[in-house]
Amino acid sequence: LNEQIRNSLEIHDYLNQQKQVVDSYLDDFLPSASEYPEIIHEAMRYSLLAGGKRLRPILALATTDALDGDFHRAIFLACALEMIHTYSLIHDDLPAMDNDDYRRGQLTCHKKFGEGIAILAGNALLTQAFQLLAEIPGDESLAPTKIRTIHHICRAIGSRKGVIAGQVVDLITQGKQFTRKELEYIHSAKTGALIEASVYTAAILAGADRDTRQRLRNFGSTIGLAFQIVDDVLDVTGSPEELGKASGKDTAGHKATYPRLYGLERSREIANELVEAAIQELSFLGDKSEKLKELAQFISIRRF
Ligand code: GRG
Repeated sequence: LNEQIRNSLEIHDYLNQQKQVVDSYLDDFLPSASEYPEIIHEAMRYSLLAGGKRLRPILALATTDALDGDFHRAIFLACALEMIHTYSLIHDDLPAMDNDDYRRGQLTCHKKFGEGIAILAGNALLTQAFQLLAEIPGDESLAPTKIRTIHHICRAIGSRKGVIAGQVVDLITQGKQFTRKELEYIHSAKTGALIEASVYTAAILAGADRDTRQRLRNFGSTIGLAFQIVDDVLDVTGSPEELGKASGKDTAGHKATYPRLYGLERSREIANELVEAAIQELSFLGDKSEKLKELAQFISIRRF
């Protein structure tokens, strides 16, 4: 048990320290709140700098580290991923979607700024993300790598097995019966795809070979699915204080979740099994996989 506590402290320390790095670059990359038209920049900064675990950018940076990639390039990718993620949260919280009042421990973007500005702040974060990707520093020879990176992110968030696809199936299955296959599809697409892309695109940018990219991709998709299963579990067992958002929403909204189909205990087991399997994928990296392993473990033990 002592070792478990020590591991958990180490993981949380690492996350906090990396979060500070990511946050300082996000602050730099965003237009300042005093830039005209102020309201949109205030709204973008409000949602992006509110907190959040920064898991996606931290995964991208840990992957870069494991492959001896260039931090100064990877940080552009890392911040773009967090902007895309925050955009998805702002739109997910809108009345037309999940209709939530709280996110990251504060009022949701539309509650604070109104629906029109919240929609635009989401759109602006998405747009800014692609601008950052285009601005990844490097000479002409990096251009094909940048295009591959951008291409993969587009695929990961689009309407064919990407985040939008997952959100659509999530929306249309609400209140309906669903199969195990549909449930896995929703979770892998809605949440898994961007987490997978965080690892995979970092590997592309670091110039990893095909085999390495494929293994990391499997790792990413597996922890991505586990992450959403744990999210489902926490929606049942967590408190609004811990989560920074309302809990019990999935049950109330008759959503397709793992606990609904498998029960809480089995859902936890499935998530743990996935994390274990994902860690196995990393053995080819040897000692270099340490931080990625810790991040995978964090997914099983997290309470927020
Ligand atoms: C194309 C990216 C994109 C979005 C458009 C609105 C929408 C379609 C999709 C919503 C997807 C969504 C909100 C999935 C849930 C993902 C999830 C588990 C969010 C919580 O992530 P955490 O726990 O949050 O990492 P923090 O606040 O820590 O960053």
